[in-house]
Amino acid sequence: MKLYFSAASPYARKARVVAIEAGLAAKVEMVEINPWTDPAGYRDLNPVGKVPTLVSDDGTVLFESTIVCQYLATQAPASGLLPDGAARWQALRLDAIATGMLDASVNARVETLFHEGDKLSQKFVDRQVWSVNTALDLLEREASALDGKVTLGQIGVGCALAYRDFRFAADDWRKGRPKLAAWFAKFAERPSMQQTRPPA
Ligand SMILES: N[C@@H](CCC(=O)N[C@@H](CS)C(=O)NCC(=O)O)C(=O)O
Repeated sequence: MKLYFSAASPYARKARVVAIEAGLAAKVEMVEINPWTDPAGYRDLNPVGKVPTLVSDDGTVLFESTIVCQYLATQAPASGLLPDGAARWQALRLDAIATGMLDASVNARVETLFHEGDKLSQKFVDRQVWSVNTALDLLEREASALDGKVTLGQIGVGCALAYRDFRFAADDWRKGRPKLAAWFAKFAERPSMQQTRPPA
């Protein structure tokens, strides 16, 4: 398998962490790219030019981090990363909260970086910040769901929180959210998280 990623992408980080946690690291060739430079031919694989993209051993090309992560997890069922039954929906629910938070974080950053002149939509940015905060508050309320065996849900949440630290450190998401902060402090120590830290 081949996984196209960029070192700073939190979406690609999810897939990289899953590959490591699933015990598949040796089977996944990591290909680092910068999607913003539009490498030649990359859009033949992924029409929207984003990372991550996974090319499976049978040549199937998958994108959207949630789908890539689920594919990797199903290659290593014994890992328990995508459990069966009710636990699966709990894992996917956590991942959905994390993905919503990540999307809102990235939207706010992209609007701030790419706006032209005075055209920054503060209203749009404020709406993203609101989404991030409500997602963080929900995770704090449901922090007990993060305990137990690692699933795609915890990985999604861990990568989304790490992205807040990476790009929005001044916002201090930990304030008023002690349970989430305590959970993340431990999760961030996992070798899979340490090995995929974004560049300084
Ligand atoms: N919904 C996508 C989002 C992926 C995404 O936005 N990746 C960013 C890097 S963090 C990217 O490749 N951006 C390049 C672009 O938008 O052209 C996923 O979950 O995979």
